[in-house]
Amino acid sequence: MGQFPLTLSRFIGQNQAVSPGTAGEFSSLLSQIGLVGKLIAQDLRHAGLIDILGTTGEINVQGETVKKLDEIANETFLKVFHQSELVCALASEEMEKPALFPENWPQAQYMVLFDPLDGSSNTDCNMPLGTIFSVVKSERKDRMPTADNLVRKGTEQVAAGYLLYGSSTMLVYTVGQGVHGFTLEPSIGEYLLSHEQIQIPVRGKVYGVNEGNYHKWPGGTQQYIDSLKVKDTATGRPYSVRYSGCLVADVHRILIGGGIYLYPGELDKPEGKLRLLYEANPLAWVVEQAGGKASTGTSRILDVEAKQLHQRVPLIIGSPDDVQDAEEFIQGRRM
Ligand code: AFP
Repeated sequence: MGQFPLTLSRFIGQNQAVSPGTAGEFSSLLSQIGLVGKLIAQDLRHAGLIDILGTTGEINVQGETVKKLDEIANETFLKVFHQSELVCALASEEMEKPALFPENWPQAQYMVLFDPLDGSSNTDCNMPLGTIFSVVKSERKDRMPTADNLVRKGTEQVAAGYLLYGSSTMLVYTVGQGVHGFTLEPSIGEYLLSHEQIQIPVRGKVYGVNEGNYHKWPGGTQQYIDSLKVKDTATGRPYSVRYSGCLVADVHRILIGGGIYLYPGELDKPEGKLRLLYEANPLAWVVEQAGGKASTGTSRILDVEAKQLHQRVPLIIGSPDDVQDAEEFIQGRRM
């Protein structure tokens, strides 16, 4: 008899022996993130109808205020985790300052940083969206963390991952023992293990970058992208471009099939566009755990010193050989 795929909670439970004492906590934490994903996915299914269902454009058929979907996604996170006894602080792309829950302290030791709706302009055209999360643990057991205590280096993450709202909804995460992907089976409302121990190919044939910014890039970045277009059958070039405008979807494609995603630094904006704490760090850890690399172009993302909650960082992420090539061009070691 064939076996039914493992559910998220059973999978975490079975791996309890690997991380004794933490599996119960991670199981609750990840199942809450899974719940957030189900609620956001449910809202996104109505995304194209919000204007139609909202009688004035501001009030929907249930008499509720129609808000932008990224605000709705942010509120969903806040509501689910405020009730949680595991989380004492939340920080998000949508909030200037973190939300602190001293009422959950001291039993709640975890803090979650997240981008509630990544690629939100894709809501207008029925394209993929994502949610990115990073979990850190409070440093001290005797004092409720302050806002500054959320600003931590990527190597301090204890769990990280993303939800992808595509043709199906997926939850992909790591707790430092590889990367696993679960697909939501909507008929039973369960995440089922669909991608165990994901391994990124050492090299790919796809690159994802907003090439409209080409003339804003330093020479090394331009030369690297040019090199991907040169015909060279030995290396599989030219590469194909795949860019959706949703970081989660673009990185997920590369995690599964190999290649490279770049949001590089620009001449007038060397820090790039993406945020370190709730975009680059969690995706960097996921990709590293799958055997890939994540770099600023000059250093490992997870080693970047975290100074501010909404700090930006250039991101070059994907198959190890592709990221290494990009680093060599950016650092001027290759032309
Ligand atoms: P939002 O999360 O604000 O929608 O931004 C999307 C994003 O951060 C990331 O998902 C994309 O990869 C990137 O921006 C796209 O940016 P460009 O439009 O500049 O290419």
